Amino acid sequence: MNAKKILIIGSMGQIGSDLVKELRKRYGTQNVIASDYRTPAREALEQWMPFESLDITKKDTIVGVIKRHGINTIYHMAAILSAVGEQNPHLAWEVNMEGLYNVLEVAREYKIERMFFPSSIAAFGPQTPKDNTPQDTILQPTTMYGVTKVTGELLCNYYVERFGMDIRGVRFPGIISSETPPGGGTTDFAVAIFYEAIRHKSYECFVREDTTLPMMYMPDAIKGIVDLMEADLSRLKHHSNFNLASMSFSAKELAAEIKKHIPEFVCTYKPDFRQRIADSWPRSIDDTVARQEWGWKPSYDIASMTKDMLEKLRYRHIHGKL
Ligand code: AKB
Repeated sequence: MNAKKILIIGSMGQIGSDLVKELRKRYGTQNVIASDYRTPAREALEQWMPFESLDITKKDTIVGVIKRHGINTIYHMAAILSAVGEQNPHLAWEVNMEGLYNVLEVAREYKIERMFFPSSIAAFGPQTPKDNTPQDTILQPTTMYGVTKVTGELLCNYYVERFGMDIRGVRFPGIISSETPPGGGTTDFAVAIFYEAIRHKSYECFVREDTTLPMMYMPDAIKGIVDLMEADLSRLKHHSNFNLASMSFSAKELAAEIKKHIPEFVCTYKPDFRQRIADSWPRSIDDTVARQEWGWKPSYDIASMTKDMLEKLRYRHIHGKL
């Protein structure tokens, strides 16, 4: 592979913003072009540079960036998540499917050497085995987001088989992080609960207390992306759809873990439309295949993740940045 010239699409999102930092550390700031459909605020622009405004629903804008920077590696992180996708299924299809198709076509035409595309536990549905969900199993999601993720996995695998491209991806669980809050997902409660615990010592959770979902702390998510993208291609039998697991817990168990650090913390539960989405997803995931094919191994559990999240958010709160 040539020296890396990387484009990150969706850089200002929850995962994208942490990924930009990590890849710039590894490959050099000038070799990692951040991009998003949003433009950073003027005072923050400097820290994002090199930055490009990019709308994935307009193929020409992707072509322009690829040509201008001689891009050979793409991380395509832009997506409409599950909750917003249910409120606006048309938008989810347009961004997640037409956007992905444009990115794949440009990647094919401009001979991109390697590409990352995140799938999600949303690819599974109510018929999927709920516990220790296997790698190869029933994929019949009941959300538009899930439909676009299954289709995205299939489309990426098609480009691998049909055009010999190198496209890699994982099915992410809910991601918990302290830098950029998620937007529009069902697992967002597992991030919001930390912010509200620090700010107000209380949180009204939008899923039932017994709602158990697979989750992952951001440092593990970033490690997963980096490790998969660095893995030897000849070892990979799967490509765009690796199951990835780290921890699973119920909303009540998370609240109890936070209470160990903030004894006054109170969590109440008022399920809304996102409950149905959460109920359609697995409780826990079997990631044996990722462990075997490229050595996946997460570091954080609920206790170490909670401690680290609260330390980071407390620090920002004290410095008036939360
Ligand atoms: C969502 O909740 O929509 C996402 C996901 C699990 O992919 N966080």
